[in-house]
Amino acid sequence: MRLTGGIRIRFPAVMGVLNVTPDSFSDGGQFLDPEVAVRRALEMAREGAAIIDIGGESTRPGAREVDPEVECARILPVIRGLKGRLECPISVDTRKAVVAKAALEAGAAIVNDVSALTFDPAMGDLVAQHRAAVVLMHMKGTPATMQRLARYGDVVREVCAYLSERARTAQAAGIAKSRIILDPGIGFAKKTVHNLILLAGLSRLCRLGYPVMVGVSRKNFIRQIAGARHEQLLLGTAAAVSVAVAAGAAIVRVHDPGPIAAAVRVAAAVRSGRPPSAR
Ligand code: HH2
Repeated sequence: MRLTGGIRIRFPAVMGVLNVTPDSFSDGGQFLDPEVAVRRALEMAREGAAIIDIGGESTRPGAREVDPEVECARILPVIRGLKGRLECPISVDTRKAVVAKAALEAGAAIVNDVSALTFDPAMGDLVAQHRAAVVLMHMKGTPATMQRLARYGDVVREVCAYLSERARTAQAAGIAKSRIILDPGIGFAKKTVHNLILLAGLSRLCRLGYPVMVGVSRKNFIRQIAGARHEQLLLGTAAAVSVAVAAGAAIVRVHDPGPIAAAVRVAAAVRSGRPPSAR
């Protein structure tokens, strides 16, 4: 994928998660100090992350909305602190156009919008004007209400239909098709069974013709199946990521880029039938 400024991302790519929040479900409070956050971003890039996703608002189930000023105050010092030091692109995890605008002006190249441009009516135009890339994620309701809405007939069909419609709307707002990424929203208005069916049926989403991103890292369904200890979460995440890459996922969003990048390389080599050096 080509981003503005001639930046290229080769798929499958690892996106490293950097939550600059007090309350994110797995790394909340760890990176509130901008210096610590900058160091972690640089470390993730060294470990193999091809994108760093910076967020200032938790979207865990039940999370409350954060004021845009607070979100900006959390993420902007980190994005500015990375200027000239981070070679890979920055993505900003936000639903709010004012936050996305400030992040893009500070150097971000991708907007990761878990509301798929439905939360803030100004978001589509903003992304189009900045020629940024955008992640459109499936969810029902908001993080505060979503788990009550986890009811589906054919969950893969519903997610594909929703994301196709959101991609059409994004293109109608002027966002180039080549800069749109789709994400099934693992854990967002989904029970464990829905997450598993979506991962098993991920190739259907990949066939829509857009790069697909998947966020499974340390999520509750991994915890339920693999266990809550660090190595159980890590290996459970690696297993789910490998299945996603084998099904055609282009980007995996994870908290542990180093070990997960190794799993991604193996899964990609198996998928293509060729060792990485020959690809
Ligand atoms: N998951 C989380 C946050 N943002 N964005 C996309 N596109 N896809 C995801 O699956 C996704 C996401 C939740 O994980 P995390 O960032 O670790 O937690 P929190 O939202 O509590 O900060």
